[in-house]
Amino acid sequence: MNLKQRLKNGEAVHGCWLNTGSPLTAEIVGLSGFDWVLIDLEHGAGSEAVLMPVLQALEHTGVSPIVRVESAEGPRIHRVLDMGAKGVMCPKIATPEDAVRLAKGLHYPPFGTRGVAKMVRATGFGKDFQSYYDSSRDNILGIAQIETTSILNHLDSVAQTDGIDVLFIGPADLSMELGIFGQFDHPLFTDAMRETINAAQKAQKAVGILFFNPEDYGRYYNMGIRFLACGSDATFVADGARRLSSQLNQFRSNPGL
Ligand code: 3PY
Ligand code: MG
Repeated sequence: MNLKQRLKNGEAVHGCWLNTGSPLTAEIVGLSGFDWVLIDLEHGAGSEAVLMPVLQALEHTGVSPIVRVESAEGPRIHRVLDMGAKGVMCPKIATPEDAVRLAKGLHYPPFGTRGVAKMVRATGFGKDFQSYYDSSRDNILGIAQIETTSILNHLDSVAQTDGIDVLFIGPADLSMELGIFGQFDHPLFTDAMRETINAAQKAQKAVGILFFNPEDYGRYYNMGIRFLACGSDATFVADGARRLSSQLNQFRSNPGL
């Protein structure tokens, strides 16, 4: 069952960020049991040029590749879908019109504005064009980031936008805009989360969030968040390397431990 259907069924789906732009790291993470990965072209080190090899590396792992583009401009969205992304996340959705632009960019006419090219990786280079076209409305996941204060006044409108499947809270940007950077227990932040979840639930849409401490899983799950991202390839490497080197340093100061 695809990610979109699993979310519709209310299942929790687990992902993480890929922000190193490395096909090899993507492959390692893809084989480790996550349901989806987010290839980050907003803040990540990779560019559209390395997206193709990253997607190729992920192909045999079974994980669903989602790409975060820099903005809801059509060309950004079409290119990553043509390369084979199964969903698109757009940062800093600030107005209801931004959400509509994102949703339309994800889909072919008559619903949307996506340009049609048969000879692209997403369609098996033309071989699977018809089935890709027929199923794309059921398969492609549209994810609007809730991380500006202006969008907090339009949550119902974003949630009700056809083609937006997930309202994804960006904790860093949202807390920064609220003037409480990093304070995820602050009432301003928890109120914004609750309002996002309420709007999404009314429209039968999912909510997502990124966190770095797996101990926070229960808190977010119990609030109703089901599109759960924990950590990134960069933090996995950094955490493992720092833990190991600090153990080695302890042994150096006391080799007989
Ligand atoms: C943020 O925290 O601002 C993000 O965009 C990632 O979740
Ligand atoms: Mg952000």
